[in-house]
Amino acid sequence: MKEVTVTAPVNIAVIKYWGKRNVKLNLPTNSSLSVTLSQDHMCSKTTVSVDDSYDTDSLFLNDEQNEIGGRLSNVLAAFRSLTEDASLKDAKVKITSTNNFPTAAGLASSASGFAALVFALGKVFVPTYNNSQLSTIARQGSGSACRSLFGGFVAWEKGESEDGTDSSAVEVAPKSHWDDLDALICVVSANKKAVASTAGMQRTVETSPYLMHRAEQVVPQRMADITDAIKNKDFDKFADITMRDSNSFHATCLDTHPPIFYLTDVSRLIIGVVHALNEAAGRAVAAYTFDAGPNAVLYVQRKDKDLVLSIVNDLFGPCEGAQGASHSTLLHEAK
Ligand code: 2P0
Repeated sequence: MKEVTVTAPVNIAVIKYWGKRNVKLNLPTNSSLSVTLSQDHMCSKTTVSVDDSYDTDSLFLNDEQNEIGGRLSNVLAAFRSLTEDASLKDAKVKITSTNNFPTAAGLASSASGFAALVFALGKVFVPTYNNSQLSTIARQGSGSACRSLFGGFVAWEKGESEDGTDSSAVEVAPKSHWDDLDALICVVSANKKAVASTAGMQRTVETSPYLMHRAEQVVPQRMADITDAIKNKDFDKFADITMRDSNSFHATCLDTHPPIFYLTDVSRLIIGVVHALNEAAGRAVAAYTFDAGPNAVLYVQRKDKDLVLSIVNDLFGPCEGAQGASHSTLLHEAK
């Protein structure tokens, strides 16, 4: 029997991935860039085992047995075709994975989940593969997962090829480069999102005229500019681009037909508070970003963390939300 257990972190994009140019290979319409969070509070833990006694592949997600769907089958097929160990070509695997945070609530659970899975399968099937090579397989499980193969600041280059071999993750800067940048996760709702990312982005690709403008005219310059901001540890510039890109992504959701609404009134209140705070300070104190859900991630410099934490807690302390969801509870701070 072979058994490997790994953990993988969540990443939160500051330049958002939204839209696929090739659905089967999970090739994106635009490049994206993210910050990998510390695994202390949010991570996926996955065990992969291979044993002669298994007669079928099996998957246990958060202690419940799940079907092995198309994407997971594709990932398994990729490893079986890549392995040089003949005994593994037909071997069956058992996968057990848990998240220590809400699954499918717009908190990047598929990113850490597929990253952990691919990292573990890689150790069993292709131990010589490096993380960039593994990222092209993780991408096929879930696009954003490819960025969780690295720590620090990570770009997913969209690539130009038809087969996706150049659509992989690269480290822009290690965590140590900008160590006093923190992320505060504000959980507006831990419910499952109303529109799953894959279905949502395909609806956007099919119906939003704004998406291609964003992909071709807006994102390339932002990728270059935010890379500069990270290299120079320029928080004002980092914050400005991060907030603009979150809003641009949610604008494409609104431009989708029928529209997709991920933000709620509470999300919009957080946006207003951050802009008011930054304006009063005459500099960027915090930067918000929202994924495919209402939850805010606030990037702050450590010197401002306590101030921002106290403002968020004062304004949005634990209370019941309009939809009965946990409302604006600050889940934790993570880096
Ligand atoms: C991102 N999101 O860059 C963007 C921002 C959500 C908003 O990547 O279809 O779960 O599995 O490739 O990676 C969420 O989409 O989508 C996502 P699939 P994924 O983080």
